[in-house]
Amino acid sequence: MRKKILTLLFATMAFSVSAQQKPTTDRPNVIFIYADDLGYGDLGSYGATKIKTPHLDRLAASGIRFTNGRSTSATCTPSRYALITGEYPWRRQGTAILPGDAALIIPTDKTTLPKVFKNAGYKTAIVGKWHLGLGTAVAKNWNADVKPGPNEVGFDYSFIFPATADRVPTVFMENHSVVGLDKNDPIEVDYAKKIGNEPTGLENPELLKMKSSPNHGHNNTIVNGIGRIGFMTGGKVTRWVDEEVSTTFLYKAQQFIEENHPQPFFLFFSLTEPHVPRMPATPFKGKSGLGLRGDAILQLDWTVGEIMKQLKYLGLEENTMIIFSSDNGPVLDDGYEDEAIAKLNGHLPAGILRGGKYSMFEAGTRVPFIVSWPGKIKPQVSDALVSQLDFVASFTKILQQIIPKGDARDSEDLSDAFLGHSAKGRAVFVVQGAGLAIIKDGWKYIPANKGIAINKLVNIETGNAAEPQLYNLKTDLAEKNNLAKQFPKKVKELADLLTAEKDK
Ligand code: NG6
Ligand code: CA
Repeated sequence: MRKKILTLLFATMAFSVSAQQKPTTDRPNVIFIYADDLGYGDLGSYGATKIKTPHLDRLAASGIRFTNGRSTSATCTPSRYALITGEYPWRRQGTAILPGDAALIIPTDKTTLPKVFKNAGYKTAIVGKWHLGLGTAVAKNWNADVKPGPNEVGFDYSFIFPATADRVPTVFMENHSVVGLDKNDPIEVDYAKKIGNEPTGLENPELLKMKSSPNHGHNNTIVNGIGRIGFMTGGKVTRWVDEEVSTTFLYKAQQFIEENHPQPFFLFFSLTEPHVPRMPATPFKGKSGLGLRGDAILQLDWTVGEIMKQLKYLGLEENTMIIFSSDNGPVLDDGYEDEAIAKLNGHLPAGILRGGKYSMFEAGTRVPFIVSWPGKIKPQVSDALVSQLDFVASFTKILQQIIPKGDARDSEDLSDAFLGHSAKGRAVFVVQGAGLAIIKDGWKYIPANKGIAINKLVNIETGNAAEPQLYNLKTDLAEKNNLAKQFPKKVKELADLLTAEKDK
């Protein structure tokens, strides 16, 4: 009898130890999940009703749901530049959307977000989309080691694709080399002229499984039945299959977590959804009823759920901070005829916001922004103005590191806002879309300029206008009432402030 009780007791103890969460410390694991082109209105937790995102909604409900969280820019490369360096991208030439063969644009001798973690003893990794250039020049040999890249910027481990899903080379890279290189079929890439003799979308549209939209120009080399931007030859067996891209990234991310979790880790999990070409895994195709863009969002949501499930299984849930956001706002037709518009069914990717990807209006940079750390952060909604630009300084503070003078110069320590201790965010923020705009204390000013008012290719308002624009975001989030004429002093104040920010 006694033996039986003891056995039972040991069994119970063993169970409670394995099911026990590792204690919460001040050095949580951090997973930053970055969606690509996800809009402010694309998640249930941000008001979507036509699409279901239960995993991300659960994440939002478990932590801080920011209503005024931002990327710095309305496109990918500059937002990512700011995220990694803590510097406004417009301070530096060459930070606009990069071709797939661009050289690395992140300085390797300066503070970066992954280096902040690395210096604090974390294991660091990026899995997913990169789009910040590789190597020292455009001309490079893709069949040998390509560097510098993510590893030189501070990631101990990297598993990426070089640019975007619609740009060649359509290959994965693990650390410095292309995965699955075939010596007998070397890869070559060119953005200036056609190389090799493979079919292109322009010459052989009958080979496409998804047509390119007219005038967008996604009609160079065809890979997996999809016309790409840029020309590529070779590497036939090396190329990815679009339907497998996301699950491949998930697998690699989970492998990194599995292998590194005994020590603190920082994982930048940089997903491609719902960027074009939208080609989700088979189980998600047709599931949203909103076409492939909706299906891609379902896959994104599921992927986040899988990561959450793994953390729970490993007992890491309490002591892992998951941050979720998007690199810019939404776009429907960004280059392919995938029925994103036809099947919208009343869904509002930008919610009530004006504009979208490429725009200075709110939908360009105000994006879903969630910070969850179950062991430390209480569920709440925060209206603090926070940006991805601020992670460098904030994690420097949280991890008690030091930033050398001059590095990460635009990054602000908003650790109190990110940890849910304060509702105070930035006072001033410069927004980059077609041009620059500035926000201060809820007022937004867009300088007069001669640029086009509507980006016709994607049918999105750029924010450009011949007259200065002033909006009170506190009462007019949809930027409907231009108050510039009514408040000339405010206009002058913000115009001067923008000039001062630029000259800083
Ligand atoms: C644009 C592409 C668009 C997309 C974007 C990058 C054209 C006409 N459009 O230049 O399809 O690839 O670049 O998106 O080429 S981002 O989210 O990575 O910034
Ligand atoms: Ca993007």
